[in-house]
Amino acid sequence: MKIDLGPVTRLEGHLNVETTISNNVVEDARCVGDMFRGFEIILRGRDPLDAQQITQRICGVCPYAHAIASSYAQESAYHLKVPANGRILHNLIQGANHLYDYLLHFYQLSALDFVDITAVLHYKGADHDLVKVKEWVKAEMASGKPYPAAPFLPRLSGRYVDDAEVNIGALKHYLEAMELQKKANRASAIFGGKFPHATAIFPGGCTQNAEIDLIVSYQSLIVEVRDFIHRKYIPDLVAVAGAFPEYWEIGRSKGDFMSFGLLPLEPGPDSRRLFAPGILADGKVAPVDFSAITEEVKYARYSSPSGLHIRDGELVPEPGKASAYSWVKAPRYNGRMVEVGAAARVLVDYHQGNNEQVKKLVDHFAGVANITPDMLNSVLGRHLSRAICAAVIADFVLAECERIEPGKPCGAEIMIPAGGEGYGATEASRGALLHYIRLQDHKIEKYECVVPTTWNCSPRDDKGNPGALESALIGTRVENPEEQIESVRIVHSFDPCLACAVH
Ligand code: NFE
Repeated sequence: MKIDLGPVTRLEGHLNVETTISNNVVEDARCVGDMFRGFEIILRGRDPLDAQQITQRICGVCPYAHAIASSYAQESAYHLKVPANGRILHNLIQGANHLYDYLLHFYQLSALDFVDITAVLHYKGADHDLVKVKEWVKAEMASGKPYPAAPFLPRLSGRYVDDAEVNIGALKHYLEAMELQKKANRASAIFGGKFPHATAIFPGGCTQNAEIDLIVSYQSLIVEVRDFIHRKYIPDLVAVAGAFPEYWEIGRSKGDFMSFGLLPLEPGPDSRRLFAPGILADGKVAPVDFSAITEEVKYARYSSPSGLHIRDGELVPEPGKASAYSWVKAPRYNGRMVEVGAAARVLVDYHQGNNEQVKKLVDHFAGVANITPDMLNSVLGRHLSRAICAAVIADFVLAECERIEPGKPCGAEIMIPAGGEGYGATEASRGALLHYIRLQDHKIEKYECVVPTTWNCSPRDDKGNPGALESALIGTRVENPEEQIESVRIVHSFDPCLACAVH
């Protein structure tokens, strides 16, 4: 039986997942990215300083990650001397954006896969917001509309949390989380400019200076976000995990893990990072080598040659290509499939013992859930990894504020050379993000982006091997093949963003 799950994300749509079900098991899964964009073509021949602006428009959720990756690539191509404050402001902007994104993902994009929203209909308390939601859901359901109470309903059939206190608490925090996301975005905007288009992020730092009053405003917003992470987000996640322990085993991808490392501790591309970079394969971590990355297109709608290194990457669309089923390319590392994202970020760091706080949190929650760290490769593992990242990043950006030297430069002197090239690698919330720039006559000759969801939602590679999400779906047992709440929970745990993936 063939079933399409699309549209399957609550964010940046266009992802379809085609499944083939046999005896209630997902026998095959194909990730289908159904649109073409072409940012790499748009950038050709432009002023290089357009790049960190234009690439932000790849996505309305992770624009800052693109601006930062682009800035790093340009810093390297221009051999910029980045001042300490420049590095810190980049970190403050990007760190706050991660915090926004983790709250968005857990509450708005995933929680309703587990939490029973209809519990609000039996709510007897006096909380003003919850009473309002209860009345609104009741009125919607009585309205005769074809889809009442969206985005809460309709929903897939399956088991949901049955503890009323957990359900009502999560709903309350669903509403509060939107306020906290605003605060995280406001914190980024203090130095970067209004979300989702940060005009102040530049190679080498920021056009906004770091004044004491701005630093204090940033800190006060992040303190509130950090408080929410510890008092509400993590407890809600632990409650959901307690109700669905089988999801520590469901949704395991079958490849390696890769992280480019997040939030440098010193200026420069080789600095140690808060989360360390690396490739985790067979329990061992190796350094990342960008020259090992290729993009395969046998099953993607491009006529350009397959398996090109990103320095030589090409983008020639072929909408009618017979063998293809997606506009997403298939990036591979030394020909191997990798998963990227929060679980990769945490596992790659944990296995190197880079960050003590990461190690402590992983060991603590593994103990609470009675799992081994490698079980972060699962639906719940991806959710827990985001929460761990959130706790670590919130502490880090607050500590970074103390290291700013007000009055000192926050940006570099930029001289664009006639030629040169540079890579810029970071971790967007959804995983490893790489930008590559090459200059000719002071203009962009070539620009390539290799993006987290391109890795995770890739179609088959030239050898026919599935991408990370496809591999995590294949073999999954589903109660109701027509609806497949189990598959949808797996897809959501990767938090796919197709706008980014096709870019
Ligand atoms: Ni459009 Fe993005 C993140 C990037 S995902 S959300 O995070 O880069 O491919």
